[in-house]
Order: sequence, then structure tokens, then C-alpha cells
Amino acid sequence: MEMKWWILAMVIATAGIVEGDLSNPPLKKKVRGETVCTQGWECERWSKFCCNETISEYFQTYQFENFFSKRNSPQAHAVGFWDYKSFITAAAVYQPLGFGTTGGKLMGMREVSAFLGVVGSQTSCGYGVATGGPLAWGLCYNREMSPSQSYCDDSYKYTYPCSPGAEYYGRGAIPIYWNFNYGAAGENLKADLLNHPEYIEQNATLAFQAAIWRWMTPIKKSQPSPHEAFVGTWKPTKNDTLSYRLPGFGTAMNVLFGDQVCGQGDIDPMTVIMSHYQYYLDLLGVGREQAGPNLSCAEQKAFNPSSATASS
Ligand SMILES: *[C@@H]1O[C@H](CO)[C@@H](O)[C@H](O)[C@H]1NC(C)=O
Ligand SMILES: *[C@@H]1O[C@H](CO)[C@@H](O)[C@H](O)[C@H]1NC(C)=O
Ligand SMILES: *[C@@H]1O[C@H](CO)[C@@H](O)[C@H](O)[C@H]1NC(C)=O
Ligand SMILES: CC(=O)N[C@H]1CO[C@H](CO)[C@@H](O)[C@@H]1O
Repeated sequence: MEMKWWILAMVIATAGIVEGDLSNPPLKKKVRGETVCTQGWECERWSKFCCNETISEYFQTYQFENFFSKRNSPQAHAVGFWDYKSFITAAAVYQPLGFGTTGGKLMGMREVSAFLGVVGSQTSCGYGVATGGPLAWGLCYNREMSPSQSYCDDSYKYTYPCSPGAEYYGRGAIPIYWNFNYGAAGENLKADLLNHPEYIEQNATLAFQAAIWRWMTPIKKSQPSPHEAFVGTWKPTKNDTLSYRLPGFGTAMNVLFGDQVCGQGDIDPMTVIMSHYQYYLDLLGVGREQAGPNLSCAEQKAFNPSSATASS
């Protein structure tokens, strides 16, 4: 009798674990007074960001297909390259650092829409709005098609020396350019991108990882990453406020594209990125009215004016 009760208890406990695994609950512990968690393969490093939902819980395959429905059409330049699994696999490296996992589910959905909105606009086959014509879809490219140079900056010859014959033209889901960016991204991702920049156009996981690296990394120490600017963990300085740089999507665009996109009024290069973000919010059912404050960077001063830097 005693024995049977024990077995029953075990069966119930086991059932509980199985059910728990299906809904992917975080394992929690306290580290120096702070709750940290780990959940599933997607967020397995103990982190304060992993206690909420992971990206695959609120962003699923069919939604990725809706975002990029024409990426495998005959006119696309990267047919068969991009897929949902590569995105989630890539995101797993950065979810413990807060990518898509900062501030709760709504913020996570907004951040994935914002990031993929930039991706969609930068890899688009055309210049129309995201909702528009057949040329507007994202993930059409995985590399810059007609590079005008090999993007080797020799002033980095001691830190990120160019590899003979290597070309550091734009590659990835948010294209990265220049030896110093390939070098820094490669260090972060433990991939030898300085000697093998071509890895990014051969491997969709790396192509997404390089893009998420760009999204999660400030260009300069004194500046926010696009992620920090977007989710609002960044506090603007007085200079930032005077330059109309406030937390929101606009400042994320500013970090990524500077005066190519920002501070020029409502120019197409900016509105195209914004409209991709807004369209993806609609597709996720979040709705574009949830895009957050300071969506535009039309009036912002660029963090890094193009006359002074060649980093984007
Ligand atoms: C987890 O989600 C809650 C509720 O949405 C949110 O308030 C909190 O900031 C989130 N925690 C982290 C670490 O992002
Ligand atoms: C693609 O890159 C990922 C991330 O670095 C790596 O884990 C994977 O093995 C690579 N795939 C191939 C086929 O090289
Ligand atoms: C603030 O902006 C001014 C003018 O653009 C600049 O000269 C100064 O270096 C900036 N200060 C900081 C701390 O960034
Ligand atoms: C310039 C601008 O639009 N600033 C807005 C940024 O967002 C904050 C918070 O919602 C608003 O108060 C500002 O007016």
C-alpha cells in the first residue's frame, strides 16, 4: 500500500514535469539578490532576461512566413537561404543578453518587429513600402550585389588586419561592412569572419547573428546600442536631448544609419524602414499604434555624421 502510493506520487510528479517542459517554464535561482533564469535551449544561460517568454513562444514559423512570404520567389537573390530556424538559432545567443526578452512579451514582440523591420528594409528587393508591390519584400538578398570597394580600412591593421583578397562588402540580415566590423562581430560570435567574411553569405544563422550583433552593440562606448535605444534601457544625455535623440525606434535607426536616414525630414530611406516595422507590428497582431514613442528620426542629429566616420 505504502509502495503504491509512492509510485502514484512519482507518476503525478513526472506528468507535472512533462507538462512543464511543454510550456517551457523558466528554472529560477537567486544570484546576489537578483532572480536569474534559464529556459529551454533558446535561453539556457542563467540570465535575468530569461525569466519571461522566449522569442519562439510569441513569434512562430507561420509569422516569419508572413513577414517574408516572397523570399523564395524566383526573383529573389537568396532563394532557399533564409529561414525561421536560423533566426531563432541566431537569437538564442542574444536572448540571455536581452534580445527580445527585455521588459515583457509586448516589448519582446515590438523588438522582434523592429529588428526584422530593419532587416526587411535592408534586404528588400525594392523601395516600396512593406505592404506594397511585389518588389518590396525583405530577405530577398543576403549580400551587397555591386560593391564599389572592398571596405578595407587600413588604420585597423594592428587590430583587424584585412586578409589578403578578402572583401568586406555588405553581408548579413542587416548588412555589416568593413574589416573592423567583421573582426569585432567575429570575436563576439567566435567565428573567423576577418579571414572568412564569406561565411556570412553561406550560413543563414551567422547572417542573422551578425545582424543581431549589430543591433545589440553600440558603435561607440558613449552611445547606446540600437537595442538599448529601442527598449529604453538607455538614458539620453543632455546632448542627446538637445539633438532630439530620445528612446525609441528613431534612435535605433540613428545608431544604425546616421545621416543616411536621420535628420533629413521624412525621406524615403527612413520611411521605408519605419513602414516595415509598422507593417510587421500589424502582422503580429500587436498593431502599429503600439510602435512606441519617438518612432521617427526625421529631426534627430546623427550620432556619427558620415563626414566623420565610415562605419556604416
Ligand atoms: C518580465 O515581464 C514583466 C511583465 O511583462 C515585465 O514587467 C518585466 O520587466 C519582465 N522582466 C524582464 C527582466 O524583462
Ligand atoms: C553556421 O553557423 C553557426 C553559428 O556560428 C554554426 O553553429 C553552424 O555550425 C554553421 N553551419 C555550417 C553548415 O557551417
Ligand atoms: C555635446 O555636443 C557638442 C556640440 O555638438 C559637442 O561639441 C560635445 O562634445 C558634446 N558633448 C558630449 C559629452 O558628447
Ligand atoms: C521629439 C519627440 O517626438 N519626442 C517625444 C519622444 O517620446 C516622449 C515620450 O513619449 C515624448 O514625451 C516626446 O514628446
